[in-house]
Amino acid sequence: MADKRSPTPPAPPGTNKELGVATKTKPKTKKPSLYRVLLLNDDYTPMEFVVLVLEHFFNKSREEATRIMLHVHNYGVGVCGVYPYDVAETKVAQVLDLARRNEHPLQCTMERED
Ligand code: TYC
Repeated sequence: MADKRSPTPPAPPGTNKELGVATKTKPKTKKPSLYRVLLLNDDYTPMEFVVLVLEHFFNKSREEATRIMLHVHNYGVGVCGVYPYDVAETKVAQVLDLARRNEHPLQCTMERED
């Protein structure tokens, strides 16, 4: 059966649907910066506590956690993982909170990747 509805009426005089339409030339999204979460060495935090932190908050295996902990112990600083800003910030806060609650001086910080 043919459609009996009226066709679309013409636009009123003085209007032009093509005018005023901005053309986007920039891509809509930018790559988010990534941040390295770093552990710092100290003389008092037990090695086992650092390994547990790396397993629990950074999803490392016991072997990888032990390797990172020993790297920090020997060189002073080491990377736990690389994350978007909000995730990195949350992990730093979680590590510092757990360390404080257990009265360990463990320090954790973050820095932007270039
Ligand atoms: N240096 C500590 C010790 O000998 C172990 C340790 C490793 C502490 C890594 C902090 O981020 C750290 N008990």
